[in-house]
Amino acid sequence: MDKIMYTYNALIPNYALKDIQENLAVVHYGNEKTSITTQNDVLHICIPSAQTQLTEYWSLLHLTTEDANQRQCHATGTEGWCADGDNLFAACLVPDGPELAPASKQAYMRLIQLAEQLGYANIYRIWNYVGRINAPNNNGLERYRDFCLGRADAFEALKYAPTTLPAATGIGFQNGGVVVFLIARKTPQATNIENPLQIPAYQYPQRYGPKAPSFARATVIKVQNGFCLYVSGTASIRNHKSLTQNIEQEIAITIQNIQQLLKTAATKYPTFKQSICDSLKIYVRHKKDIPLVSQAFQAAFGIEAAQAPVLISDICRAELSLEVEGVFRAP
Ligand code: 3EB
Repeated sequence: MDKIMYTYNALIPNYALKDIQENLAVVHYGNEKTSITTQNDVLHICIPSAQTQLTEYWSLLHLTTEDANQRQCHATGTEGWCADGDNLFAACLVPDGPELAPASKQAYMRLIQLAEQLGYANIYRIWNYVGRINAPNNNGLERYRDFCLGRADAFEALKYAPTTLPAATGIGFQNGGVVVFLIARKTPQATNIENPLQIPAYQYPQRYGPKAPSFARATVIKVQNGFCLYVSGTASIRNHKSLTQNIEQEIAITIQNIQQLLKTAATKYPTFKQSICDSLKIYVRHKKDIPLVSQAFQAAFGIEAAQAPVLISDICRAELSLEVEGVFRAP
C-alpha cells in the first residue's frame, strides 16, 4: 500500500503527561531562565514565571508510527525546532534591549523563513511571551507596542495579507526579551475566523500603538477525524475597547467572545455546533482572581481543571486583568 502523503495531524497542548504520547516540544513555565534546548529529540523551552509553575506537553492529536521515524530536532540555546515530517514546532528568543522592534522583526522573519525552508509553510498558531510587557522602552513606548511594531514590519516584509495572519497570544512574562514559538504544518492551509463583536486586531486604531497587533482571532485546521479550532488570546474587549469594571465583567465578556468565535466557526463548518473544549490556558494578572476565573471557565466550557491551567502574568493592555486562549475540537 502507498504511504499516505499527509495525515492532517495537529499539535495540541497537554498539561499532564499521558501514557502514549510522543512530545515534539515541552514548554516549562517556572523558576528558570529563558532557553531553547533539545533533550532526547524533544524541544524544551523555558519561560520564567515566578508565581505559577506549569509544564506544557506538545504532542500530536493522532499518533501514527510513521511520525516518530521522521523526527528531526535542532536547537542552539536561543532558537530551535522539532519536526516529524508533517508538523513543526519552532521557537526563538528575541534578546532584550532598549527597543524591541528591530530584534522582533528579525526574529519573526527568521522563524517564518525557517518554517518555509523546512517545508512547513502553513503556520496556524503563534505565542509571544514579552518580558515586562507593560513597561516603557527607552523612548517611552510600551514594550508590547514596541514588539507589535517589529512583528508587523516582519509580516509586511514577507507579504502576508492581514487576513492571512495566524492566530496568536501576546502576553507578559517576568523579564527578558520576547519568547516566540509557533506550530506549523505542510498542508492544508488554516482558515481564519474573526469575531464580529470585535474589530480585527490588525485594524485597531493608532491609539493602541504605532502598528496594530498582527493576528487572527482564531484558526480552524482540518485533522484526520474532523477539525481543530485554535482560539487566540481573548480578553474583555468589545469593538476595540476594553471593558474593565470588575473581574466578573472581564470573565463574562471574555466567555462571550470565545462563544462567538465558536458560533462564527459553525457558520463555516456546521460540525462546530458539536465542538468540545480540548484545553484552555488562562492568564490572570492578580493571584486573588484565580478561584473565580477558574471556576467560571471550567463551567462555561465543560473542561476539567487539569486541562485549564492558570498562569499569573501581565496582560498586553495595562487595564486588563484576564486573557484566555484555547483549543476546541469538532467531529
Ligand atoms: C486583544 O484582543 C488582546 O499581540 O499577539 C490577544 C491575543 C492580544 C494576541 C498579540 C494580543 C495578542 O487585543 C491582546
